[in-house]
Amino acid sequence: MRKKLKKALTKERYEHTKGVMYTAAALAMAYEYDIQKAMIAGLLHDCCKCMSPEENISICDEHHVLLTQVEYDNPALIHAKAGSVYAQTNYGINDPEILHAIRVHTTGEPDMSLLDKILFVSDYIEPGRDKAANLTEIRRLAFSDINQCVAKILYDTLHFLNQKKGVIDPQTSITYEYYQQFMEVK
Ligand code: DGI
Ligand code: FE
Ligand code: FE
Repeated sequence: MRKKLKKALTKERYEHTKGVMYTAAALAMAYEYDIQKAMIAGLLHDCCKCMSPEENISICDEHHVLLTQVEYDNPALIHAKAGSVYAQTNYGINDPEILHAIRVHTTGEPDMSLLDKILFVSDYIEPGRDKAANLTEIRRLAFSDINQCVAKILYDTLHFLNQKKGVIDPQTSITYEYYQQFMEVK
């Protein structure tokens, strides 16, 4: 899988992928989740990230995965759904928990499974990431309170998208509304 991914991704994306894979392993240790499964989810989560919007859309079309208008308008969002299909068809992954975690890794969804949260958080905090705000605190929270960590990531992502006038996928807001309950009371 690593060999194949190395060819399918840019150097930077492959480095990010390895960062997510090892971070997911560490979080699996902290929360007593299956380490191998967490690593596979991390390894494959961005497997369609370096394909064109057309390729991403056609992978979803071929497998009857419905896309929303926001996704068509912001095709960068589609690599999550496309990646979930592609991990199954081209990397032979059939584990529904892994495929689900890949599918929701960009926007999240309410009441995520432990693996969903491990992947969502790893994607944001892996060692190669350096641009997001509050990374020190978010990295600490990842290992002490993963629900609060997910809430803060969503809060910061929505804030970031608002600031740069990015289109917010309603799914991201819906996920945040659910995770708000875990925000620390000040
Ligand atoms: O694929 P990665 O870059 O590793 O990470 P990702 O799959 O989380 O995608 C990251 C981008 O997705 C980041 O710039 C924030 C963006 N994103 C998350 N939620 C939304 C969103 N972009 C838009 N336009 N709308 C959203 O709701
Ligand atoms: Fe991604
Ligand atoms: Fe990623």
